[in-house]
Amino acid sequence: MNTHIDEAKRILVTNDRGGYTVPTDRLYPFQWNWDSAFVAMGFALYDTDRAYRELERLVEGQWADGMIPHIVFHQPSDTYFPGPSVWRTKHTIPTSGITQPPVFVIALRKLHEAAGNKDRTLPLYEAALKWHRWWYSARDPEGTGLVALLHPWESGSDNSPAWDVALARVPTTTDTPVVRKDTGHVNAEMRPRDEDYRRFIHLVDTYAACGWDPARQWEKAPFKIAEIQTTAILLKAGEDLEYLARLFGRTEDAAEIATLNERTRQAILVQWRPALSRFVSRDLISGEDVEAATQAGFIPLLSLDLDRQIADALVDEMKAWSEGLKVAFPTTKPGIAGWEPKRYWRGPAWAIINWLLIDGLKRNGHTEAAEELRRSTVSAIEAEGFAEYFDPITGEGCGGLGFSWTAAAYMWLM
Ligand code: 9YW
Repeated sequence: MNTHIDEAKRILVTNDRGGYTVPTDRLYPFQWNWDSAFVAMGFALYDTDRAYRELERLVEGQWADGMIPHIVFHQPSDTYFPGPSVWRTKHTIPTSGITQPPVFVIALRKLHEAAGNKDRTLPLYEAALKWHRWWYSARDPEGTGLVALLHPWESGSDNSPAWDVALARVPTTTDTPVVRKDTGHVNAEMRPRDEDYRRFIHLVDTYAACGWDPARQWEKAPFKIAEIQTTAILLKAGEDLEYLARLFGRTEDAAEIATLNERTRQAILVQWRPALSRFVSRDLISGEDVEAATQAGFIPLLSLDLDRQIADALVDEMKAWSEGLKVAFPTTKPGIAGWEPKRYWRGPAWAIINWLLIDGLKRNGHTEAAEELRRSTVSAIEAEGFAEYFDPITGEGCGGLGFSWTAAAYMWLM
């Protein structure tokens, strides 16, 4: 019997708030979008009913235009900033006004394969399709195939060095008092800086002033990145959505999704940079590549069947970054300016990022590298517990503890 699996299940019970799971107590007291998708995949392994509930509760937050917000504030809590009064959105259940990577349908397909409950899958499929269309209309209005983020929080990698250049252009002025709560729960040295938060809130104020209308936001956005990690996840979501569409005999949907998938596949390939051995995002305001060395450049492994030459170059580069680390895979290349092994998305290893990379490595035939990364993730968790993330040098578990998606990742990777 694996006691860690029992512990992982206990964490999901502790973090249950009535059919949805908070990422961790106090630090994140609401339902987060991609966290719930990972958690649903964990539940799908042993309790498909609860997995469906997780996704169904997330969809309660879906907007009329199709967006599924990054946070659904089902119940009030004063342990998190920014709460509903800062977001000022109009949805009946309060939500944030931005989104997060679309892992949702990836989870739904796995859940459907485990449970085969068409009655429950179908409404969630419809919700996923609406959200998929929203991504392409709201975040790729010019039809390039790459989707853009208007806020670093949408990437799920809040303070990644990938945003440094673009975020420096965003003013630090805000109409909203920035009253951080996170640093009351977790060591400030592990968290984004105050200046980052002022810019994050400046963006929230800007979009709230647009009435959260996608076209007005697109026009006014001072931060607009056609982002490679999110786009690669969207393509995997598109593949899984197309699979479900065919399964349910939705041939028109399937054809529409297949066209979007192909456009995105080609657009991602254009972002390959052989000199860097990575894919890159594009800053749509400056028109320049985002060259910062972060994990995002490897995520296309997840959704493309890459030429051997490209896949091998990615894997060699990943090995070079991981050389001598206690825990792989670092979210920023070790040693470069901006690398901070304990500070959130500026270096640490995250179990869910590893999960995506492991799936991508397997897809591209690099089973040994996948197995090495799997072992690294599992042993980090077994040594330190279900921490939010891990210092890749020391292996120390950092950030919030008893973390839901780390628990789900552990079960999935065992
Ligand atoms: C925030 C909950 C979320 C994750 C994000 C991560 C962090 C902080 O925590 O966001 O205030 O939204 O960056 O990916 O979904 O675990």
